[in-house]
Amino acid sequence: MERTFIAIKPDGVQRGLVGQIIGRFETKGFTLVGLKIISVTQKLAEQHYDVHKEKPFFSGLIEFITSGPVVAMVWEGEGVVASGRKIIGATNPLSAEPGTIRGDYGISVGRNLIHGSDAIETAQKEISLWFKEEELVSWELTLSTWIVEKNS
Ligand code: DAT
Ligand code: MG
Repeated sequence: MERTFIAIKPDGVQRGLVGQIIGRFETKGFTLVGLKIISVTQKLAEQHYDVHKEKPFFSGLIEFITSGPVVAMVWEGEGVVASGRKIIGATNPLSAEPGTIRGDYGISVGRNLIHGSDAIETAQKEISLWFKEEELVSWELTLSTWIVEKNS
C-alpha cells in the first residue's frame, strides 16, 4: 500500500496546530502508520533537503527545521502521496488555496508549517531516512469498508 512522509515543521508545532493537521489526514480516511516528535539534527536536515543544497534559501531552511521539535509521520492509503500534497497546498502559503493547510494557516514560504513527499519514490527515500522499519505499524482500519469500496 502507498505511503507518504509528512512532517509538521517547528512553526506548526509551536503554534499548536499538531492536532488540527493530524485531523485532516485522519478524517480524509488515511491511516497513520508512524508518528514521533523529534529534534532534527543538522545531519538529518541536510540529508532531507539535499536536493535544495545549492538554493539561496538552503541555510535558512536548515536553521528553521532544526530550530524546534518536528512531528514526523507516515500516512498510508491509496493515492496518499498526491492527495497529501493537495491537503498541504502550494509551497508559498500566499498562493495556497483556502482549505489547504498552508492556505489556511500560513502567509510565508519560510514558515509553511508542513512537509509532504512529492512523489512515491521520494516518499520511500524519506520514510527510510526518518523512520526505522520497527517504528512503523501495519494495521487496518476496522471501518475501511466505509471509506474504500472493496475491489475498487
Ligand atoms: P515543498 O515543501 O512544497 O515540497 P520545495 O521542495 O520546493 O517545496 O522546498 C522545500 C522547502 O524550502 C519549502 O517547504 C520552503 C522552502 N523554500 C522553498 N522555496 C523557497 C523560497 N523561494 N524562499 C524561501 N524558502 C523556500
Ligand atoms: Mg519538496
